[in-house]
Amino acid sequence: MLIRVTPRHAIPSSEVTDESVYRNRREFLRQAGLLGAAVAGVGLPRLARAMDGAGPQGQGPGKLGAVAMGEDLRKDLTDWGDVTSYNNFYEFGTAKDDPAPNARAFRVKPWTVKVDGLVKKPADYQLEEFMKPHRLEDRIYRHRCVEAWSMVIPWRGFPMADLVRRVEPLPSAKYVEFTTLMDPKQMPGQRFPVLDWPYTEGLRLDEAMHPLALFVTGVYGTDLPNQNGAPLRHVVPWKYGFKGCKSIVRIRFTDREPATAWNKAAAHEYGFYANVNPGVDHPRWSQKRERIIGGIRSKATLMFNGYGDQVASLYAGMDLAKFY
Ligand SMILES: Nc1nc2c(c(=O)[nH]1)N[C@H]1C(S)=C(S)[C@@H](COP(=O)(O)O)O[C@H]1N2
Ligand SMILES: [Mo]
Repeated sequence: MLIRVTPRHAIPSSEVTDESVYRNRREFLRQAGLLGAAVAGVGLPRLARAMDGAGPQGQGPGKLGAVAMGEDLRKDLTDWGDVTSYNNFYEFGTAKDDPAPNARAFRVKPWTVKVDGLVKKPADYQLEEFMKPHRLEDRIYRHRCVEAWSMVIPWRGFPMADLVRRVEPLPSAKYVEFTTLMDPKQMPGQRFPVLDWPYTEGLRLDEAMHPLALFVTGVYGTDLPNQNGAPLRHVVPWKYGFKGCKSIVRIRFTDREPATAWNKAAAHEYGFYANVNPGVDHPRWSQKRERIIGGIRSKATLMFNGYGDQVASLYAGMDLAKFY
């Protein structure tokens, strides 16, 4: 997406070709003590790198049985190796192959999730209590990054609406804000002003209540690898990937549109809505087509990432070029 080298100076980094980005990344790795590991990875063949990204403790995929939604996408599933080694998780580095090795030692137990703001039942949950009432299901979703690449991923999670009902938002609540853990000791990327840490994202309450919106704890029938946002993230499949906040520690209900990390970094590039829309280009990446990760051909991007039948009514009457 982009790196802020010095505050207020943003430069592109999608495929990390720009010389200053390259130098910035080396500096990042050097200071984080990670350069040796990263350099060792450069130039390794694809297969070796996929294995390197196999996840913590050599984790591999579980068994994917019946899926509750998205069975038609099963034939298009992105390989486990790509799902777990080609990641955006800037807390662990800005290159796609940084998060898998750099998040290996990340501790996700114990984990606390705060629910606060305009709700009847605010709480500090241990993750186990947070999860307890909810039934997990596997759903295969399209995953579209604003950098114009895409995957098809079998998430494991539960509808966000179930949690929203459980904590009982007040009538004044109109939005939900999500916050990623802030822990520069464990998350070396947070030692650099790439984004205004901690990462935050937000949804309108009706978006959060939509049956497609999920809290996710697993992928491919197993627990989330750290680089994919363990132990808890959210996924909103009709929006660009950056709307899905990883490693969530706080869920806050509010009456005002939450500030989001990417919007703060570059407001003209990353709006609050971030609905997948082939008709509205990002200043640096056309949104008309998408590169399929692990695939040979690209494909045309669909409005709302192909979920228009289900979500278009949320935006009836809105100018989606203005509310991008
Ligand atoms: N905390 C946090 N969440 C994040 C990001 C990040 O850098 N930090 N990157 C976002 C982007 S741009 C994308 S495309 C998805 C990538 O999720 P994946 O690595 O599981 O494919 O995570 C999103 N959530
Ligand atoms: Mo993304």
